[in-house]
Amino acid sequence: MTDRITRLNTTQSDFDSALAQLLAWDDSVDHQVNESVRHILHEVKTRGDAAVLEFTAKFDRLDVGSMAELEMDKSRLQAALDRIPQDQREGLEKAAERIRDYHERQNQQSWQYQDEDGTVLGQKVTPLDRAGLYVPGGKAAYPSSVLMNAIPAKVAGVSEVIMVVPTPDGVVNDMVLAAAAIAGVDRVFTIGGAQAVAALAYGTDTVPSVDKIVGPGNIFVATAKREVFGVVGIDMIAGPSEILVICDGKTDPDWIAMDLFSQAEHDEQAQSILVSPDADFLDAVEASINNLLPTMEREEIIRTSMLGRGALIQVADLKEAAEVSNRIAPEHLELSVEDPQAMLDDIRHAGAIFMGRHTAEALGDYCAGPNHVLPTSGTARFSSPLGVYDFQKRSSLIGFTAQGADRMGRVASVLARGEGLTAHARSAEYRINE
Ligand code: HSO
Ligand code: ZN
Repeated sequence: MTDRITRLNTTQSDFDSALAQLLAWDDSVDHQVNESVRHILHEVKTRGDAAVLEFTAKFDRLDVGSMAELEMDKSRLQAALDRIPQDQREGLEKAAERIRDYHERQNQQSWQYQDEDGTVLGQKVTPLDRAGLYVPGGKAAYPSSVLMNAIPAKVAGVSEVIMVVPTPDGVVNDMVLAAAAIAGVDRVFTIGGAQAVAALAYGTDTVPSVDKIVGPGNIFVATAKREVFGVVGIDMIAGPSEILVICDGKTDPDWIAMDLFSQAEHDEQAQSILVSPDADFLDAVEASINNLLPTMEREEIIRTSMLGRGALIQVADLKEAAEVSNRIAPEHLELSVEDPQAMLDDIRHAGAIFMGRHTAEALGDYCAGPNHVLPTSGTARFSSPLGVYDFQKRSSLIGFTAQGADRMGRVASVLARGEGLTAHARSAEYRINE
């Protein structure tokens, strides 16, 4: 690793390959992990609760006699809510209120219309019956993620949200439980890893099977989610956090450096990139990075991330900045410019767009209102933030009148005979008049 942050310029002849190298991300599958996840899934699928108890004793050193002891009832969630400091409680409540307000606007409506024959056509929206929410344990446990995953599910109308959270050595995170209480999570099991994903996917005597599993997790959880996809739905497999800042050079360099740090501190593999047409400004931000780094609690994680995967990219103008950003399709995009609205038309791919100098991405992580579960690793080219729509599905509605059945029956009959499917043809023809 070098000791200076990577500097690129779109004028350099090898810019394309340098950018590709910067974005390269090793997501190769680990066969050892695959093997052990498959084993765990098989055991839980065939032996249910007994296997979950064994794996929980082995991996979390939590040895209990029955699954009932691994369920936290609502009174324990409420107790955690009562126990946390007042400012944390108020923060969670305020964030929850804003996340709820925002997501309520995403609710989809069922609709119907009639064609000229009086035939009814439409779409009926139905929430999932049950959703499973995976919450990582230990230092990766984010109460904000509990809100971001559970609230959209509840707004969508999901009847039962089942949360799983590992508690290695029996250590529980009060703020996570408090967030679950605020978000209206229905049941909580203190289990984790591939065994928890398996329990949610296949169901056991104690843990009900769910229709979709959402939430982040380590490599074992991600691999297990991939494996059970098809039995249940899954949200996405999130990569390391990313931020791309486009700045016109007129924001305080310290602000920008800290915005870059805010995602870098998540993970050594996180990616923070600044794009600007102003070379002096890139220098100023580099100086801020060097000044501020020693003051950071997570200094080493940030340093590794910034030096390993971070970059300062010089472009000709803001138009070109938008082009570079579209090629990267970042999870978070900050438009730290005078007129962010004017840039919006040029931005095509980003999980969330933070507009203007006062909009720190960190606010979006907690309490702006939109979801912080966002597409990473360039997947914003084809996918969207987690939302209410991820917890709802659509059924098509079709209701022919006699007249419609006659007219469309003729069309269907011709097409069915063309496909050699006589039963289809005759089924339609029965309903043709004369
Ligand atoms: N930035 C993360 C979400 C998060 N940040 C949780 C703080 N807590 C998603 O990329
Ligand atoms: Zn974050």
